[in-house]
Amino acid sequence: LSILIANLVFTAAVDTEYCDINSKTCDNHIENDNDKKLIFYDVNPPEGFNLRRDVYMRFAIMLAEAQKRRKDNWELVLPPWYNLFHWKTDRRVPKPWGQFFDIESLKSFAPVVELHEILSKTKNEALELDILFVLKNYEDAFENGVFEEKWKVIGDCNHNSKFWGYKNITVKEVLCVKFQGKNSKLWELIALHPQYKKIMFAHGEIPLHDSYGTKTYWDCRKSMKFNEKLVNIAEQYISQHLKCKTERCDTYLSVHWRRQDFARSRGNDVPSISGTAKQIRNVLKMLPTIKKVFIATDASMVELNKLGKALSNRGYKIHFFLPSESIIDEYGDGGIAIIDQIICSKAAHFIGTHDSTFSYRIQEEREILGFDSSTTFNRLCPDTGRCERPSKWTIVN
Ligand code: GFB
Repeated sequence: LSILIANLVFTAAVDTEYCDINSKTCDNHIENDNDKKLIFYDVNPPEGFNLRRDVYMRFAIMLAEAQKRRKDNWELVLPPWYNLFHWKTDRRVPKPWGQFFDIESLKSFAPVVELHEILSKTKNEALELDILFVLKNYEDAFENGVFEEKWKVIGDCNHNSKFWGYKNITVKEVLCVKFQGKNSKLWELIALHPQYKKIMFAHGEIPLHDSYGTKTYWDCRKSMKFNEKLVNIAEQYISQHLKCKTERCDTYLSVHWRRQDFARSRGNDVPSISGTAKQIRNVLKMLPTIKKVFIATDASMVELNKLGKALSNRGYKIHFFLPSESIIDEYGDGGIAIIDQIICSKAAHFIGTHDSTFSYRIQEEREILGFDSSTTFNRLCPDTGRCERPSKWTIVN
């Protein structure tokens, strides 16, 4: 290993033995089931659900593009949802992606596989990965004043990954690597060990999108359909409480009102409760036929009641999704978050929270549904001070 490290240069070259993405020789690669190669990844533990969805897209696009260009059968292993900081229900039970998303739809875009599918095919459900690359940021992204795509192996390192709570997953070798660049640059690290078939990246949030905002990005995003049962629960709620049975509704306004850590530490970006009510009333004045307001939030019931009171004074009624015990048991906090997102995405008009990835994912969903962007890219402003309009990341079909 020390020889290998000594041989590595700051910006490494691709191993020529490896199937280069532009090389025709890749076409000779034989495909069969035993030949399957797996890419695993994980994300910095404190990161939330909706940033993780974006990290998935970066890897899914990397794999889908590689699949198009060569007949190498790498598959992306979907990292179970485990121990998410914001989730209080069943936090330490790893949850498969199928609980939240339509796996067949994900597979229609990229070669993905659930971890439990892999484990069920192994002896005693034990799995040994060949290598874990622990990605780290460079201290200065703009060394000598320029942002350069590069990586550098630092050496062996300790990594106490719990592998999503599975004690029967182990790894032969762990390497720490400074990395800066797009996801596709990870192929260079993969190429260091052409014989390895199970490669994992920790801190998968460090590599950047290869094609943010492009048609490929949106094709991938469109494939992230939700689990049908969650869609049905959301649609039933909309039909019953918000009186709409169509894909796009004109009966209600929706707001993603992010509180908790945002209310505690982002006072300059988010409004007070009375400030929130005032802004919602101002928008409703411009939508005279709408009297119903759906609030998706992580606020406490006390905060929500205060907001409801401030709005009902003016004849508006707030609605929020209160899950039954069985929905909580079956889908947990992630499922409830998705139900809230679906209901927000179908509203006549949406107001989000500045800098919240939860709001961003709703905006994307509305772009896919075909709403006018003026009804989507709106935000709650702080009570005082500057309030920049959100960037419009519109769909490319
Ligand atoms: O998805 P998320 O990471 O987006 O939000 P941000 C964190 C979690 O909060 C979600 C809950 O997974 C939900 O469990 N949550 C937030 C909600 N809003 C709602 C809501 O309207 N309805 C429901 N049901 N649940 C990030 C954080 O949050 O912000 C990072 O994850 C960091 O750790 C960053 O703090 C600044 O982007 O809003």
